Amino acid sequence: MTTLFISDLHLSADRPDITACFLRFMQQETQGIDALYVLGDLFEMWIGDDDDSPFHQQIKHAFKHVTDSGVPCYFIHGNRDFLIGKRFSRETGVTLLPEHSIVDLYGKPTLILHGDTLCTLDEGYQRYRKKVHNRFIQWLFFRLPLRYRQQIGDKMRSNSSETNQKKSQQIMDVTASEVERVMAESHVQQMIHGHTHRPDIHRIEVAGQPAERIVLGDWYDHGSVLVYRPEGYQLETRDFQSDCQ
Ligand code: OKV
Ligand code: MN
Repeated sequence: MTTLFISDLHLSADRPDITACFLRFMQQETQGIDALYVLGDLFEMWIGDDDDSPFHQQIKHAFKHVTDSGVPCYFIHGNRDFLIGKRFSRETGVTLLPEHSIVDLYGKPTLILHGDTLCTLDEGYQRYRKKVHNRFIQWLFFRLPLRYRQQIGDKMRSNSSETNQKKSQQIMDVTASEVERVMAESHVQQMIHGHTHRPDIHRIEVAGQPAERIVLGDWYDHGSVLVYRPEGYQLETRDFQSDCQ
């Protein structure tokens, strides 16, 4: 009995090392597991399900193979791939979950989310998020041809890396009071998220009760997986293999 969690792979055609590690993970580690959860930022960018490059086809195939074999796969949007939609879900067999979801992990109710909504001190990001999540703004964006959406995405990403270099580490991390608030509101004592790229297990207190916040790692220089079993869980890494580049 095993459930796997991953996030923040930031897959792109420019990083064949990450892609190879991910494809190997999908082939070798998902057989017979209870479920795979992807908690956002699977892709470095996503400008619409109609972007059907060979790279995207390869990734979608990997999910289709796993879901066809009977392993349920679930996805929560990240701040990069929040436009993943119904067509992706249909093509892969992956179930899209709401941004804050509660799952039962072998009897333990657990709040799962990407984590960007917890970074409430980053007011600039939260303002930007409201705009790009707006239904009407998304409708307008989707009316643009793919190549314009691509250009906008590239431009926004180069602007954002400049902005982020100026932000403090504290602003970029989750807000402790927000973590406590959403956990208390959901009546859970366990939370799993990614986004911050600071893999860790935090023992905290929520409404006077001991609680845990598990933070998943990114895949920038190695793979990162939360292996969750009824008897316990651990954060693990996976090496990029040089022969797979
Ligand atoms: C993803 C981030 C780029 C952060 C644009 C409306 C608008 C959606 C979009 C375009 C960009 C996602 C979809 C991308 C995440 C960035 C830069 C910073 C901090 C519009 C709806 F406004 F143009 F109408 N986008 N892409 N960033 O390239 O994948 O998360 S993206
Ligand atoms: Mn993120």
